[in-house]
Amino acid sequence: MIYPECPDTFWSFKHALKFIRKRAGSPPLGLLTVAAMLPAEWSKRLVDLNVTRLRAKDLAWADLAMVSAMVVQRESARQVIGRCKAAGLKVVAGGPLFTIEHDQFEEVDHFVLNEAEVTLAAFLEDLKHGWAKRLYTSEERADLRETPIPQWDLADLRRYGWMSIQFSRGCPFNCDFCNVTALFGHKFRTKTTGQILAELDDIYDRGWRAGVFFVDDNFVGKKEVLRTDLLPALIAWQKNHPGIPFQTQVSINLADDEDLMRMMAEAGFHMVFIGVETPDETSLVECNKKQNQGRDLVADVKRMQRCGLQVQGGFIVGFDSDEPSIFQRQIDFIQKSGIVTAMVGLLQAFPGTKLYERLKREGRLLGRPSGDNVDGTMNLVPRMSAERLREGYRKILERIYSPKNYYERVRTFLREYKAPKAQERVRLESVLAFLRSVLRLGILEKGRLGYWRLLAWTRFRRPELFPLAVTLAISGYHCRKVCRSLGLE
Ligand code: B12
Repeated sequence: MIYPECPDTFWSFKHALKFIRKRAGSPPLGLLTVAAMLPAEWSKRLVDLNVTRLRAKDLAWADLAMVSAMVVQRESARQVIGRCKAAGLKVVAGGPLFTIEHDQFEEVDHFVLNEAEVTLAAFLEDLKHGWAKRLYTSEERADLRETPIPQWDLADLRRYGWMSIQFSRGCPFNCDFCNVTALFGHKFRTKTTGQILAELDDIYDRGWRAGVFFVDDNFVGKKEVLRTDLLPALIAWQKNHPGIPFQTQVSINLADDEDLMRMMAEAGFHMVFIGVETPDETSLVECNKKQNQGRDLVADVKRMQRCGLQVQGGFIVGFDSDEPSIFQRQIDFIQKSGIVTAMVGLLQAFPGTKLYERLKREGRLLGRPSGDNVDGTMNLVPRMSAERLREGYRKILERIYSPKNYYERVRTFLREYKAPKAQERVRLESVLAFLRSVLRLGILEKGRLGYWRLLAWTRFRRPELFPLAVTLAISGYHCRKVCRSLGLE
């Protein structure tokens, strides 16, 4: 089971993970889930190229290679497939990259696309009889109550920064650029609370004592299930399992529900990622982001922070309605909201989305997306001139990640933030990460004064948030490094 290499992007966290001597964010949950669905008598090995190499002896050992990838891993996936074929292996491919562009991979023997819970059994049955087809696909949505516990024993957990688990798939909203709903639909499906507790227990019993990311498309897609079932169970679980903070992805309407926010914080959630996209109302209408329209988005973010939920935000520029003033407006919004981790991307159109179809009709598509909307590339002809857009985009990144603005934003956030209930224990590893940050950010880097100011401010004003301030300082360093490597700073 092979997971190709992810490039060095904002979301790779590569430069930040080095501080805690980890190689990658999390193990590939898709492959580990598929592994648990394979016949018990099969011998399996996971080769995640983000933490290890693919050795000739791995290829010699195997009969079959199963590859999973996102679009952003396209090039590495191609190389992996080439090597497997050269070693005489049959290659089976699945996951988001192949689900949307399998026609680009001629060497693959079998595609098992969409959700493996639906498509894998037929492939395995045919394989057993020696008549497996090239393509297995289905529009049917999986019932997650049938999803097995991922086979974590295949991964060397010590090499990762956090663990991933998934409670639900599907999102009720209909944003026109969204690849998630194109892949997993709007129907909100969940595992049972029993399944989630079993997964958490399994991770905990393997000695895991750090963060867990609920990788749901929209964790609050059905609030009642959370309120009456999952969150009370997680609150109880946290009491006996300290040191496991949770994070997840939600829509902004969570800010309307103070009780639910408090319950989430109580259950150990300390961070949520939200697609904020843009402060421009016309652009929100253009992309059909209904849930963000007609709101005071800064006030929403602050309400969440005050409940103990740090907000990470996704932002987009390049909508047709964007005026040249959008760049400064995005900068002002991000600084004011205290969204420290702000992932600003240029609009990209993924096959299968409404945006892609519209641009195709208008003759404005320029090939396939790179899959990483924060690498400065676009696969569409924007309304604003491409040069102006790229220049404006560069300006946003330059400003929000300049040490001065970044450290100031961290302070804006810490002023508001209620210290979370569940926190990772301070270990030797954290102390060493702090010392490394002193060297890199406090002595060697240009913006070192901002680093010391932040630490001093936090020490006196919010001492309980000191470890978080250090973590955020390290994240900022990662973002600056990525900007620099893309030539965007
Ligand atoms: C967690 C997550 C991440 C994590 C970690 C990912 C990791 N380690 O692999 C982080 C935060 C690092 C991340 C980063 C990014 N991500 Co991401 N991420 C997700 C998320 C939310 C969940 C993935 C997951 O674990 N799902 C749970 C598992 C069980 O599902 P699954 O992997 O899809 O697997 C199922 C099927 O696909 C299939 N399957 C999968 N693999 C295989 C293999 C075989 C052989 C078979 C038979 C079946 C099969 O069976 C599984 C069970 O049904 C998804 C959204 C989503 N709902 O999937 C986006 C998603 C995968 N990410 C996406 C993107 C774009 C990115 C970024 C490029 C964003 C950015 N702009 O920087 C970065 C890239 C990072 C990098 N370093 O380059 C896109 C990918 C789109 C695409 N078509 O490729 C998604 C779909 C979200 C979106 N906006 O559309 N991501």
